[in-house]
Formats: sequence, structure tokens, C-alpha cells
Amino acid sequence: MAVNLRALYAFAREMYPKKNPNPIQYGTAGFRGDAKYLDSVMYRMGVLACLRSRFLDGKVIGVMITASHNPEPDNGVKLIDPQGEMLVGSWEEIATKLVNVSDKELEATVAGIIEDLGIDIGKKSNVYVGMDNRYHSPQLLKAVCDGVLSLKGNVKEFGIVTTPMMHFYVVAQNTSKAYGLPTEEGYYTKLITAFEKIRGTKLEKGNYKNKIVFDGANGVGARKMLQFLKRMNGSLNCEVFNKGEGKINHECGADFVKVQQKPSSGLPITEPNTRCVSVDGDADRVVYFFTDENGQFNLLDGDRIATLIADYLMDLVRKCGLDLNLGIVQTAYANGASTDYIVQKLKVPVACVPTGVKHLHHKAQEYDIGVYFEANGHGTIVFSAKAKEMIRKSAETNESSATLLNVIDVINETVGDAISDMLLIETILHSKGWDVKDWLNTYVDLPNLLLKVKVQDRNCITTTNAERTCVTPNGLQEGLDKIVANYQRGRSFVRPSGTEDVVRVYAEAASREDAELLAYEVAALVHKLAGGVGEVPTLPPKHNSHI
Ligand code: 16G
Ligand code: ZN
Repeated sequence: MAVNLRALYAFAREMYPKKNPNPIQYGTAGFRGDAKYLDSVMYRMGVLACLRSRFLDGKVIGVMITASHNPEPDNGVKLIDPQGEMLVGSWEEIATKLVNVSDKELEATVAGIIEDLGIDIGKKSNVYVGMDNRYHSPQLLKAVCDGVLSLKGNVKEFGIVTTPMMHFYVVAQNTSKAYGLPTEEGYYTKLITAFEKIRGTKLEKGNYKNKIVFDGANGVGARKMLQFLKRMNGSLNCEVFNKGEGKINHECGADFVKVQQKPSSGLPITEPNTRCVSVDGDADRVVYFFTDENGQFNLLDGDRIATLIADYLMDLVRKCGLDLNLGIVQTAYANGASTDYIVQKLKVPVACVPTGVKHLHHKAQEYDIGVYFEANGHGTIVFSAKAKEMIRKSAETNESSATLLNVIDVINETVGDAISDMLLIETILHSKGWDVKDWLNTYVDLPNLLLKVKVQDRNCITTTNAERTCVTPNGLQEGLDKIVANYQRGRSFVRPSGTEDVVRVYAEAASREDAELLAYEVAALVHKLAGGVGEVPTLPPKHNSHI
């Protein structure tokens, strides 16, 4: 099949001219930015997805249009590799190059990619595309489709979906449906069937009450949760709020709750200790929270979720009598108390990797059962092929193994999935007869704070040791070590953000006051040594903690 690359330029010039004069980079979560500049980015990502599929013998490549927890008017795009993983690093560079060339250079750049990688342009190409519910998403989706079509690839539109649903479809199709059916019904059916089998008919146990409040962040997760509930026949008593009447992620959702450490607005909670769950705009992150009878807000974040799941799975694996190793993967943002709990109480191996799902996912695949979560609530569990096979065999005779098989089916192993994670957490709390307080009582979080520092060029900060040690600029790590040494249980690190033009500062210490002082001392040091822009960060007089 001859593909006329000339058409690429004509299309680009007429329909999707490049408007953004500033270079953009394929970061930890793809391209993100103001939607008004993204038409040409989407078109070119359609082109790239089509090439990638051809490069991989026609395997399905996914394209998800979303800016996750960012507010509007942002939007974004990321590519999904055949096994449901994030786009491989070497193609991130190609993506960055392709998006930044001028319209005129497009044809030659694509020709160069085809030649360099020896892509057979006559091969089949299959691309799946989905989007979140931002108002500009449909127009951007059309641009992606046109990109695929301009190289004569096949494109299938899935409309409004969560990010993890898109990952699910890609894997389902590429595994010849062994993972599930690559349809919306296939996704619901797999998760709900497994969830209801484990839950049985006794819906309440011990302290566990079948009542949960769901904050949908005015994003796609709310719509999909309502679809789940329609099909669940009351097995989960869940009320959905922030269904889309307000702005996406605005004063609600998992990121707001985690960063601001307060409940989302729009939730009519009257009863203290009500179990609340918040997802982000594209429903790949989840955190729990509740306000107790003293009005105290309590957060159960990704670290809590990881420890709860690991504890439950270890117990289940023991009952199965199977020799399977389980490990937990965290990032530097994990609360020090959670890491202590994992090492001392759970006695499970724990690894620390750089921020971003791809790093966690790959590390987790080194275990038979790998549990990975970022503190922000992004994570899942992966089971090796060997583990699945052993569990499947054992399930013929062992009831715990049969339960574990269903647990695997509740989990969306392809990527963090807020709704699937929530169904698993509900399963575990139900099985333990726990409510949120029992869960919170497992350990006490160290007070912590996250700050942003604006600098001229955030890339002047480079790190090693899973982002826990600064390499450049000179003297920053030494200075940071000196400051930290003055604080009891003090820990701090700095890293350039992968999604915003800022440097992030994390600090934790034995008391809230100390965590705040430490964070501001480190932020001031970063400002001084890394070319800070504007005012030196200083602790606000009223100890207003969350910036
Ligand atoms: C992206 C990452 C998320 C990470 C966040 C950090 C994926 C799919 N998403 O949203 O895992 O926590 O970036 O943002 O990898 P930052 O670099 O701005 O701190
Ligand atoms: Zn997200």
C-alpha cells in the first residue's frame, strides 16, 4: 500500500497548523498544555501512533486525550503501548521531535522516522482513541483520528472513557481477548462479576458498613461510576457527587484532597466518619478520606492503599499455601511512616523508584506480586504469569486461591484505575470487617508538606537515587543535608516537576511545625542555588500549611 506523505503536509497546513511557538516536551504523562495549542499536537500524535503500530506489526496502540488532574483549559495526550504500558522512552524523544517541527518540516521528519526505524509502511496499523469529558476533547479526538487516517491506518474511537479503560481495551485486544473484552461492557462485566463473587450476599461485616460517598471530580470517573452502579444490583451502596455540574478538578477530586488535605467541596456529608472516596479527572488516581466526630480531617492516600492491599494479599497468599514473593514499590513521596510500617510490621521488600507510573510499573513486574502506588493515589498490582498460573491450578482445590483468582479479576493490572482500586479496597475492608478508623489506626503518618519553587530553568536540578539526592546545582544537596540534620525525623528532597514549570520541594518531620519550617528552609535554598524567580519562599505568618 502506498502512503502519500505529501498528504501529511497538506492536512497539517489546512486543518492543524502548528500555532504554539514554544517547544513542548513529552513528559511523564505525555503532552499537556492549554488546549488552544493542541490541535497540531494531536494530529501529529495520531501520525506517530499509526507509525508505532506499524513498527510493532499492527499491534493496537492507544491514544488517550486527557489532562488528568489539571484544571481547564488544559488538555493533553498520551500514547499507550501494546501491553498497556506507557510509551517506551526512545519513542518519547521521537514524539517530542515530531511535535516541535514546523508544518513544512513534517513530511521530511516522518520520512526520517520511517527510514531510521525501518518501518514497513505497507503493514497494518491499528490505533484506539479515547478522551475525557473536557469540552475541547471531541475536537482534539478528531485531530488524532485524522493523523492516523492521513497515513491510512485503522482507527477506532471509544468516545468518553477513563484513562484506565483505554489501557484495558488496548491490552484486551492485544491479548486476543484473554484479558477481557475490549468494550465498555467487557470492562464492567469483568470487574463487577469478580467483585460480587468475593463479596457474596452478606454486604456488611463487623465495622464495615456498605455506604460510601464518591467524589467524581466533575470528570469522566463520575459518569463511569454511575454506569458501574447501574449494573451492580446494590452490592455497593455508593452515592456519586461532583458528577459534572461543576468544572473538572475544581475544588474537588483526588489531587485537590491530597494536596489541600481537606474534603472536596460538593459533598453533602452530615455523618462524621463517612467513608469518602475521591478520584481525579480521568479516574486513574484514588484517595479515601473522612472527617471524624471532632471535625478532624483524615486522609488515606496511596501509601495507605498500598499497605492495606499488601497486608491483605500476603495473608491470602499464605492461606493459599503458595510460594510467591510480594513486593511494594513506592516513590520518594511515600510517607516515611508507611515505609517503616512496611519494613517493620509487614516485613515485605520495598523499593523506591523515580516519580511516574512507568518506573513503578516496571519495578513491580520484578516480583511475583508487585504492589505499586504513588502517594497521590496512582497505582495498581501486577501478577507475573507464573503467579497467575500457580494460583489458577491451586484454585481447583483451595478456596483461598479461588478468592485470589477473583481478586486478580477485580484489579485492572494495566495501570492505576481509581474505580478498580476502590472496588478492591472495599473488598478488603469488607473482608476484614474494618471501617476507615481501623484502617487509619495501622500507623501514624509523619506530618509533611509539598511546596513549589519557580526557577529560571528547572532542568538545572538533576537527581539520582530515585530522586532522593540532588546532583546539580553544586552545593544544593550538601546544604539540604545540613538543614535536614536539625529536624527530628526530618526528610526532604527536591526535583523538577515533569508536568509543570516548577521545582517541587517535599519535607516531612516529627511535628507539623517542623515539617513546615523544614520545607520553607529547603525552598529558600533552592531559590538561592537554582536561579529562583520572584520572592524567596517564606513561611506565611499564620502557618498556613498547604500551598
Ligand atoms: C504524572 C504521572 C504521575 C506523577 C505525576 C508527577 C503518569 C501516568 N502520571 O501525572 O504518576 O505522580 O506526573 O507530577 O505517569 P510532577 O512531575 O509534576 O510532580
Ligand atoms: Zn489522572
